[in-house]
Amino acid sequence: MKALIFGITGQDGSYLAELLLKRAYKIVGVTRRVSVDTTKRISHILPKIEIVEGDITDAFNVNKIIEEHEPDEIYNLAAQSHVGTSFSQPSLTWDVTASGVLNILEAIRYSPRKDDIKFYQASSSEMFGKNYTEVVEPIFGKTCSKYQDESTAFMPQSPYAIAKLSAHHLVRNYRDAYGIFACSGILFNHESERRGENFVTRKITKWIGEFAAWMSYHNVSPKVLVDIDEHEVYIPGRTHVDQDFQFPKLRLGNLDARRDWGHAKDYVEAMWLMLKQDTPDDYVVATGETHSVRDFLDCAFKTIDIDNWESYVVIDPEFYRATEVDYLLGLPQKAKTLLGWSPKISFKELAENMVKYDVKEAKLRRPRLQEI
Ligand code: NAP
Ligand code: F7E
Repeated sequence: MKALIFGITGQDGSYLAELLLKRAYKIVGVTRRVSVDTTKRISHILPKIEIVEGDITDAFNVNKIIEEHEPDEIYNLAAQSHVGTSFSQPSLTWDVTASGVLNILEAIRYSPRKDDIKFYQASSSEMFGKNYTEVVEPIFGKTCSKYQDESTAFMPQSPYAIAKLSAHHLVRNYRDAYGIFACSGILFNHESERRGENFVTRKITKWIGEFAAWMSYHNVSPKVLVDIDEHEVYIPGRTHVDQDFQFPKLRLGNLDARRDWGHAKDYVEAMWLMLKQDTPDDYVVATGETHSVRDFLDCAFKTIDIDNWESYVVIDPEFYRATEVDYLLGLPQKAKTLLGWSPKISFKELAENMVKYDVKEAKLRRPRLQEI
């Protein structure tokens, strides 16, 4: 089997490539020409995959890649995937996240191999936006009465979500109109040690990593630190203030938003399973649990034995969104029943693993003073 992956350098692309290699696939990954190397997440598997240069917004290029490489499966994970950025760069977001998908679908539609190609599109829980389904009695043994599943109506709240929803409808339409085997996975938030550093979970765990390494470098515990002002903490008794004795606090936006957070490693398996079915369909992929950003902070800071994370966090309106998605909780009942899929990594494990990884990495970069 040969798989073509758009977005192979991203978080999901790297995990998917690992999964497909284990299943003996040949992999062709599309990377953009950029001035710096973006293959860090796949450097360990680079010798085993073929890399081609391309950009999903270039229809001719997309068409040529699909024609030349004759894939059995195409996974489209490429996107401008940051919701906040989509408010400042809506046009770019549209070109990549919506039009780019049309370019792939058109290439498949006119390919002589149309009926031999299976296509996966990365749809998103952001498409639900403000909407959820509400029931009086909690269902599926969960305590939730508000959730999103395949029958919940979409109400997107950002240029990103609107672009994803257009792509989602294009996939459905090309499936119905031209018989293309095309599936959309409506994936809820999934994170990992490879998550982009400006998404909230990784931003938190990266900060904790640097903070833990800083404390360890100076051989101090949180108990001795004092607030100098709302922006920084300080090691008292040290006079060279400009010499690394103060540490900037973590600046975040809305802490009350709730998300259904899983681990990316579990989620790429659902993508693969969708293309293994006899008929194409769309599936919600989620854990069935919702947690606030505050819950994530609780869990992540506890990993380094800090209970009062509030002392280290500053609310910065810069990180508020023009329109916010307040509540996401996905019910993956269809994926469980038809794909036999369920998540294995819990919310607590996810947060702890991410913190442990970032602490370890930061300490390697900044060993203790006495060890230098
Ligand atoms: P990510 O880490 O941001 O990766 C995005 C990938 O898209 C990168 O490889 C990026 O390449 C590539 N890309 C961006 N613009 C491109 C262009 N014009 N042409 C070709 N490639 C381009 O995203 P992710 O978290 O792995 O998510 C994968 C997909 O799932 C995305 O479509 C995202 O919107 C969607 N999704 C993600 C989540 C989640 O929670 N992670 C949930 C639902 C849906 P560079 O490395 O060169 O930037
Ligand atoms: O924000 C709040 C923010 O940027 C989560 C993408 O993968 O998942 C992701 O989109 C929440 C939001 O992810 C900060 O306002 C507070 O309510 O980590 P995020 P997202 O917007 O949910 C979906 C499913 C995708 O499809 C997307 O591609 O956290 N928040 N303070 C913050 N968010 C960020 N980024 N930075 C903050 O400082």
